[in-house]
Amino acid sequence: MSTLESPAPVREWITEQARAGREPLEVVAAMVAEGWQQDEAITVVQDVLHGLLVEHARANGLPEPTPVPEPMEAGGSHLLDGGDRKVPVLAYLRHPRVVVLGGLLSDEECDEFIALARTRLQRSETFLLDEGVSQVHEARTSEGMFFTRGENALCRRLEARLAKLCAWPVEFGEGLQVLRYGPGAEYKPHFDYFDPAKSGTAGILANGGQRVASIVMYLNTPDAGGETTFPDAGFKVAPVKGNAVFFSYDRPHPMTGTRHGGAPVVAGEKWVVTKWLRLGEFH
Ligand SMILES: O=C(O)CCC(=O)C(=O)O
Repeated sequence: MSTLESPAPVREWITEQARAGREPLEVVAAMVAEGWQQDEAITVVQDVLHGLLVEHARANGLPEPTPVPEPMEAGGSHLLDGGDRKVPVLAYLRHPRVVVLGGLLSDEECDEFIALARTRLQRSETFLLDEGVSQVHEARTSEGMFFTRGENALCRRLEARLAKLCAWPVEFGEGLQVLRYGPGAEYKPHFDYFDPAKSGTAGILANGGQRVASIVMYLNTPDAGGETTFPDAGFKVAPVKGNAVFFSYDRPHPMTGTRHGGAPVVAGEKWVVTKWLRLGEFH
């Protein structure tokens, strides 16, 4: 066999292919044609490409990429395994990394979340990283509440389903948050990661590290408005009861394209339950 036999030349060869603009899957196919097992070829290509991205980030003063939850395998099934429930993929984008999911929650689960949260709602706050405090802010006009992780059977069931779907440990997730938006309420576009340049960020990261993914799950279908918007991608997700939008961000930087918001509710109300996943164990 050729140059692909020993690791160092293989890695150099993959690097050359990447620099020449060859698609990763083409590189894998070429390796398979040389006798590599598909899974081993993918592992090596992934590893080399990750190394190149880290080098590039360092050279350009950008944060380095981290692993992220990945509900969909490249070329895999469009019916994802949520353990107790199969979850269909309705749409996905590569950049930003967004996956729209159908029927992640049953109608009964949605109604139960609303019933459990309703009496505990308070005006939502926004964490001001410069000041290190959480405050009511005009950019966020919803009401909300947090469950602690594993607080009740419903939370435990959904947390286990999300952990299975995303192949990300339950312990790396924050408690579920329920939000209610009345008519006209919105959440203006923002990023969910904590900006490393802000003074309050280090304290937040001490518990669980950075956020790396968000899952916004719709508990009802508003009469009009209330889409989850990704303005930099010109992409909007319709809030439909039981459906969800997953998005991941491999570094705390706008280059992830994950600026998103909740558009104003035009008629009716909008309820969501949101899960944020961290890079490490969250207490
Ligand atoms: O309500 C939505 O559609 C988006 C919610 C959101 O942006 C968030 O909770 O970070």
